[in-house]
Amino acid sequence: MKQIILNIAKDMNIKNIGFTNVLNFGYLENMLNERVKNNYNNEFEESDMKKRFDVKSVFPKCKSIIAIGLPYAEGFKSINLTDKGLISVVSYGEDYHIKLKKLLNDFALIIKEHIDFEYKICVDTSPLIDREICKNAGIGSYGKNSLLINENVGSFMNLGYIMTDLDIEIGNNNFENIDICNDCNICEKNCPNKAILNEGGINTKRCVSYLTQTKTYIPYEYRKNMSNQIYGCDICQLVCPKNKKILQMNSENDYSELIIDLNELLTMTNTDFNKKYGSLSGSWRGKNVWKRNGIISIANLDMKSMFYNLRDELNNTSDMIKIYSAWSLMILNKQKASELLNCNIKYENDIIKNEYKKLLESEKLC
Ligand code: B12
Ligand code: SF4
Ligand code: SF4
Repeated sequence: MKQIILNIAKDMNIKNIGFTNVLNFGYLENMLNERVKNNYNNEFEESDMKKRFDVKSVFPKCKSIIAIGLPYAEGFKSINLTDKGLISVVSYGEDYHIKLKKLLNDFALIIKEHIDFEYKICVDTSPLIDREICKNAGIGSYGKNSLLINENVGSFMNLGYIMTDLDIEIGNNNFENIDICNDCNICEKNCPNKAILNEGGINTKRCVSYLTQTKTYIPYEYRKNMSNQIYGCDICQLVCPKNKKILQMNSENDYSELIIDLNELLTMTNTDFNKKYGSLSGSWRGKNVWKRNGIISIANLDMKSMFYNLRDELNNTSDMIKIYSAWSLMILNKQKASELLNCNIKYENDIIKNEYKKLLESEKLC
């Protein structure tokens, strides 16, 4: 059975494939509880641990899982910009959720021509821990940056899997965490917000990728490190020696799609946004979160010419846009911005009033 599946994968040019029948991750309980205790977890993770651990809570008939890693970022080079925003390379091209699900679905349908079985496909959005499933299937090992790294293609891989009701002969299950980093700590040294923890894992609340996606309040001291990122962060992967090969590959991809015009982002309607960026995986949080990140980027890039554009945003109907515009204005020109905030404060609701007060009284804004 396994050989039939492997042969089909070969025909479909699926290279990073593995199998696991480990269907419960109760053994991770202490580690996960420790993360919660330390506040290293975040609102994008399932909070019900039982759902996280038990594959059968997602697909009750599950007996084995076929996992794959789909590489991306071939030939990508770092892009340094002085007046534009940037989205992460994981968001390049067709949304990976759609691309990978389609690939897995085609794969399952071809397998079904040979073997009768039931299945369920998951890519990213299930409560399960994708990396643990794929690690157990032998797709890769954890790096210090907490990404799953494959010895051949590195960590620029999206992960997906087919849960099946098949008794596939698995062989060796890859339980042990293999240390593939040895004494390297390049990612830890380069992480802009010091999110990578020496003891393993990351403090997700500090991770720039998280900060670009959350709608919770971002502390002043984290904003500078968000640089001009509009969605995601690639730094710990770009600096990783395990990714040299994929980044040096020849590729026809036009990565200029990842560059974002900040002026345009400020003035876009939701309809414009959905038309231009809606098909990208990174657009899932919607226009206002991107716009907030654009406003932070304008301050970080010191784009003084955008001062008056941001001033207009103090009249935005969204509290979020107002409070980040006020911060950005204070960074660009403290004196002029203070005058504006002092003038506007009496017309604002309590949330904005408190934020303006804090900004006007704070010695340190980043
Ligand atoms: C929530 C989430 C995030 C959060 C939190 C990430 C995190 N590290 O916890 C944020 C928004 C920060 C994020 C960012 C990114 N994400 Co994300 N994310 C997820 C999601 C939905 C859940 C992750 C999760 O459960 N985290 C909780 C921890 C416990 O699980 P884990 O991160 O898998 O951690 C494993 C190991 O790192 C290790 N570990 C973690 N902490 C500790 C602590 C100790 C002490 C030890 C020993 C080990 C250890 O054990 C864990 C599993 O057992 C998954 C999809 C899914 N359903 O699994 C995608 C996923 C992890 N993300 C993915 C990607 C691509 C990214 C980004 C690269 C996107 C970007 N360019 O910005 C960054 C990478 C940031 C990073 N360094 O991890 C891929 C990872 C692919 C890969 N090769 O590893 C996934 C699997 C989506 C997918 N199916 O392709 N993400
Ligand atoms: S994605 Fe960026 S902020 Fe997050 S751990 Fe990696 S380098 Fe640090
Ligand atoms: S940069 Fe070094 S320490 Fe970090 S994941 Fe890559 S090999 Fe491991």
